[in-house]
Amino acid sequence: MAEAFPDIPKIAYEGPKSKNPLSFKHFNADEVVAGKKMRDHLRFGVAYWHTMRNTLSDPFGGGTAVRPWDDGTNSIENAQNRARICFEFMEKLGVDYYCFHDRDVAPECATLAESNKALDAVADVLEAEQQRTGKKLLWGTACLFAHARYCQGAATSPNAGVFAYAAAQVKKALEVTHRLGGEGYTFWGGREGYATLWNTNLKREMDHLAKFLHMAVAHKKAIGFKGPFYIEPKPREPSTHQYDSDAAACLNFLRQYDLMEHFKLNLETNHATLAGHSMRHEMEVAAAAGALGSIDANTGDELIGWDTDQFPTNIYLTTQIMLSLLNAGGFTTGGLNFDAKVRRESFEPVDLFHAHIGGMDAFARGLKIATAIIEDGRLDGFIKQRYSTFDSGIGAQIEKGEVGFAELEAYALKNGEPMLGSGRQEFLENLINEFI
Ligand code: XUL
Ligand code: CO
Repeated sequence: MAEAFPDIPKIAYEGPKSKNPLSFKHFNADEVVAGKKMRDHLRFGVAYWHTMRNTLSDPFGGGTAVRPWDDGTNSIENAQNRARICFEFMEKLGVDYYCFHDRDVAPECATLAESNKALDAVADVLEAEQQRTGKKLLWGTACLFAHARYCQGAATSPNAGVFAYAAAQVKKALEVTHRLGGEGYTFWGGREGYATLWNTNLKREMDHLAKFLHMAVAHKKAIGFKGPFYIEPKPREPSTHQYDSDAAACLNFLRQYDLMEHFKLNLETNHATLAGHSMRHEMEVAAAAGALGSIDANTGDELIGWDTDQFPTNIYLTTQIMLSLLNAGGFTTGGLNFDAKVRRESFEPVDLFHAHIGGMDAFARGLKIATAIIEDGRLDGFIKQRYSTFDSGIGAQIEKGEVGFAELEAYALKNGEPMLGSGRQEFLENLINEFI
């Protein structure tokens, strides 16, 4: 097989002074930061759907991507060839993981049985390539949103036949993920919501979604898949409202339907901003519930109101993400999956390298900066001090549940007006900028 990127060498760490665009300035895979190799903190993943399959079309025009290795057909041979090229890409880039949907790696055929066969045929190649290169599957998923049958939802479709088809697809995708040693499995319900409430029984749809996820848990146990399930929040697009709209809504749903122990969250930056939150907010909400699982690393555009899935290059953003992640104890099975696509104007194969290198370097810097902030201790010290009235006396009694309203009334009557300290937001913002 001819190489897909013959002119591109293996990307090496050359340090911050390098002027070579095809080198890392900050990501040095085996360098130890905060007690762990950078590659083990960051656990980067390539998103197959964007990097291998996105043609860079938009609602106003067709694809622009030049991908000389792809013959543009839906043949199994083309899909297998693409899979090999994905591994060539990962090897040159030095990314350890990848993620896929069933229908990115293999074609959807005329029948479910044929689609399953095609998926097996591509999984043969993925498995061989994983063995050859040591690259691993971060998570797999099923595409329950592209095909016309899912236009009214998959697990939340009003049609039971569609529910069954979706279940069959997840069953197979889960089995293939398990076969490939996937470390997790993701559910993103792009069509699990509604376009209008005039035709929607919201309660029934949410009950169905919960049933579907319980069936997935049962099947996971049946086949012995040990990795976590992730739910990926997103408020809308393509649906008008998605039931998994943000971290808090997902957690509420999981608790209501007794699914908490089986699921963590896969948080995506651009989805957070579409929900009207910062990524850090979503991460803190998930971490507080012990449900921070994995990250789809990308970013949106402040001036465009949809999911632009851009590569993350903003150091302030990556610092915040890494700070929340380190404070939550880091990844176990999760990673930083680049759910991001190059711009429509960046159509050459080399742009895929620039994009990933930029994202990896931005997160490497975020990791180093967040580590420095933690080691410095002033930020953490300030927050500890801010809550210190709860460390002893009446505050400690509140936290321990030793007092009620009557005791607190007596305390307030006796002690009068409490003394407040400043929140010092500007001081802290300046402090953070010392490190960036
Ligand atoms: C869509 C999205 C998906 C999920 C996987 O916005 O993020 O690609 O990550 O289905
Ligand atoms: Co995503």
